[in-house]
Amino acid sequence: MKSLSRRAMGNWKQWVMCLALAACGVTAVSCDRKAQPPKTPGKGPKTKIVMGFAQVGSESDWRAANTVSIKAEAKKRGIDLRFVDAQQKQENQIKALRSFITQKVDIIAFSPVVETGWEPILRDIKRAGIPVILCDRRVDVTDHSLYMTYIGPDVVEEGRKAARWFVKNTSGEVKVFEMRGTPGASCAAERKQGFEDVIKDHSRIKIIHSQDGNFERGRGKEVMEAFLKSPQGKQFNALFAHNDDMALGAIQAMKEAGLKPGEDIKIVSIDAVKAAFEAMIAGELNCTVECNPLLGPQLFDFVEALIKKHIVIKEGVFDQSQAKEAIKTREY
Ligand code: GYE
Repeated sequence: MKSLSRRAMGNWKQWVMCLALAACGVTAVSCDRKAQPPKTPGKGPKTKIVMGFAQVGSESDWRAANTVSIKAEAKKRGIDLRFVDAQQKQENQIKALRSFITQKVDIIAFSPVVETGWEPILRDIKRAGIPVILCDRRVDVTDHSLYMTYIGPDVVEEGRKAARWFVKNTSGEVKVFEMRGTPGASCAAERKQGFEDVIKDHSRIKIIHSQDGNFERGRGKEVMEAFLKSPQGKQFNALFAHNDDMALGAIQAMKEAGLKPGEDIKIVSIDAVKAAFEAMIAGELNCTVECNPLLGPQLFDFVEALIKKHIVIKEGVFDQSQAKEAIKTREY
């Protein structure tokens, strides 16, 4: 057992080191030594985390799965989740974020419906000392200290993957109708950027029309119905939809107009929800690029690491009966 003075000296050195790192703006991480969880002033270690989550809405099957993942994981971990569905309106999200400040939640997460207009509320949240996590969509801010991290897909790469399917699986001229997600949403701009990033090297593939479908199936159907009645609606032979829901709405419109989606018109969309697989099995959709909505576990791993200041690693117990088998895969 270390003498008190040696233990005190050890702690004193660690303490000075952490102070020095903090002075340089570097966050210290302690590994394998038990760091004491933060004590809420005047109380014991923080046990029940209170989290505010401002969800975009329920615009798509992807969003519905995303909401289920977040709520289920919060419940599993005993986190007090204050969940608000903003019905795709930024003003509702801002109202919810402000209410989380009033509620003095421990942490806030949200999926920003659009990229801009967040600095004022994020500054107020920062002044309140509440960390913020962005989920599946980004914000356009000059001060990136206004949020801790972004947890979500590589959306530009999803756009590239969609374009690569057309490069690999088509020949001759490809005239693409691009059906975009919510205007101003980071994932719409990024999917467009990724798609154009690839097709710029393949002149035979061109976007001949681009229009917003707001990530919604109903809107996707309406937009496609109108497009099919336009002159360009007679020329296109490919659809790139920023999500499956819009593609499924467009597919319905094509069928009602007597077209064979998946054959006359090659269709690629993004999300990989179940309904997209059903459409592919029916031969009406050619490809869907996965965008995983089930980010609940990773989100709450980060939340617990931040608030409880610990990440518990997975470990097991092994006895003689397992040793011979287990040793084959041991890495240490
Ligand atoms: O692709 C779409 C949802 O932000 C990545 O939003 C998400 C997108 C997803 O409505 O289905």
